[in-house]
Amino acid sequence: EGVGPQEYTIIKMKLMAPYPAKLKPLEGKSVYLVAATLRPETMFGQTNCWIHPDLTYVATEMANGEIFVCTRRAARNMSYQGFTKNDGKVDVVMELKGMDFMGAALHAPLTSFKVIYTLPMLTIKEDKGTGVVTSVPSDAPDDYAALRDLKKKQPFREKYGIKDEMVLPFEPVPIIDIPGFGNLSAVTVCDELKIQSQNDKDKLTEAKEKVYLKGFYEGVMLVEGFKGQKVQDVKKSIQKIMVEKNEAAIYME
Ligand code: A2H
Repeated sequence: EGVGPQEYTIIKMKLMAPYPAKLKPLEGKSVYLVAATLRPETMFGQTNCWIHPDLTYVATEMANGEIFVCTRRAARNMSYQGFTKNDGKVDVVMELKGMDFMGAALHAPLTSFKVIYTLPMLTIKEDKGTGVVTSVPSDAPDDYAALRDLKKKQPFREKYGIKDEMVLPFEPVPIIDIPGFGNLSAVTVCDELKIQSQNDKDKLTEAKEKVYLKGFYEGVMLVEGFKGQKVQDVKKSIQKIMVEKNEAAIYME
């Protein structure tokens, strides 16, 4: 993408017991799916976590004993950014496919939902971020389109072993108002452009161009504690709140 390195916020989504079968040996340890986001201020609106069913992930041990689940590529990058005991050394505990933890229950920071689930997104790129994406369908057109695909298509849920209760109760949450797009900007723009599915690549690119810059410069927070403040003024402080609670970390690539 751009020239220099990009700063992401790593959002730590805690795996809840009982762990999926393949991860049972790790029960008792703190295991986090780690999602890379550019929008820490939207974490109030998380409804689920996206993973790619066929992608290879690794569970690796961090310096503090926590286990992070992400792509091997991201784990290697983290090992050069002070996350691991030894610089440049990745301690792989096990290798996993996305399907091994599809439908897993998670606890994520700031969202109003007590539990959210890992769900399949087929457009996740292996070579960006951590391969784990947090889903904010109110403000991210990709997330809204993918969540709607799962809601509309029972066979799609069934194919990946997703139960109705992991998807159907989760609706986009109004967290940011963008003048001209209202308080669910991703929903508005997906409707306006008549986006049919997560595979509507060109239209989704157009949707993102329409809302992102405007959201950054003109978006106003709606959530308790930040009501009326501009997105660009709270982004850093919301990131800091999560980092200080050990619910997030800064990651560059
Ligand atoms: B963002 P950039 Cl609310 N594959 O987080 C596909 N998409 C990925 C990814 C991967 N491997 N890793 C991260 N992403 C998504 C929140 C969000 C994001 C909102 C609005 C816009 C937005 C909630 N999803 O991204 O190409 C993640 O989604 C705008 C592009 O590095 C991450 O931030 O610029 C963003 O893409 C990083 O994309």
